[in-house]
Amino acid sequence: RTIRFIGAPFCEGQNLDGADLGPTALREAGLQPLAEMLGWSWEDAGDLDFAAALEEEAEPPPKEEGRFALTCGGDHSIAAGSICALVYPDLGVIWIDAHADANTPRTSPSAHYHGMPAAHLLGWFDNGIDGFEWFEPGCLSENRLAYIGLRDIDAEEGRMLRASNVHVFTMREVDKHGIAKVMEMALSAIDPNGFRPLHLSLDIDAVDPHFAPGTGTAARGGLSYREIHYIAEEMAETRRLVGMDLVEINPGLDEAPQRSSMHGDDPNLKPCSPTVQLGVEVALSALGKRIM
Ligand code: DIR
Ligand code: MN
Ligand code: MN
Ligand code: MN
Repeated sequence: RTIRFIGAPFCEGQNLDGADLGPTALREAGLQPLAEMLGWSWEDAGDLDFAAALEEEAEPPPKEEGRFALTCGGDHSIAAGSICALVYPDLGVIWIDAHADANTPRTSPSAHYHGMPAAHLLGWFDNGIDGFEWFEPGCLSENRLAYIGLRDIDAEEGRMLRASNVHVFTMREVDKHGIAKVMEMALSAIDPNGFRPLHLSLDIDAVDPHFAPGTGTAARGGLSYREIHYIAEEMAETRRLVGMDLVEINPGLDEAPQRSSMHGDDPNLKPCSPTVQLGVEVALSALGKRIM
């Protein structure tokens, strides 16, 4: 199978610089050779040119099909494009995040678009917005979206989520049931018969800041190192994963490289900061890497 790596160095959906360095950092850390070791063939689509896109007539993101589309941000804004671009009409989405990203321009306290892409995909915006002429509001239906890891939800977006058919598993559900049960519940909620193509939208701030310090809106009390890996491993295990977003890694905010002994002997993994390394490791788990 082929991975199509799409660099999406967009950081204008929030107010910090540095998330745009994500795609390059992941390439330099050696994601390509590491994925190839797992048997994948690799196609690098390069980086999307957002500056040029702003100058021109809004163009739809190219439709992705038949390959595993790995879109690396950048901030989470890009999930509106990456998910809209997946051609599967019955796509199920697992959204891993500290935040729900379900604000609308009307409810958002920050006016940051990276806190809105889920609401946009669900068709919750009152109006279309300029530059999104290609966008298909509602291309994701509520019952095909499940969140895991939430712990920082704005009041109004919380009300909208409760009134919706979206499946929400906050950190409290992870505490209560354990990650294995939560994954089982989330997958059967969005895909009761186990036949839908699946997409993993992974905001690295879902992971506890202890393991993922390099991100713009860190929130305490997050997923552990193994819990995020378990999620990725289970997604791979379904054999129906067709795409993944890996977003909000901000190398500019990250700590100094510190190589753990677990992967310290793999020459393909180049020295990199801890949140970049975590991103590489979790992507590999989603691509089928196993401990044994
Ligand atoms: C907040 C923060 N709910 C907002 N969202 C973040 O700006 O709408 N998403 N940080 O990742
Ligand atoms: Mn920027
Ligand atoms: Mn997010
Ligand atoms: Mn987030």
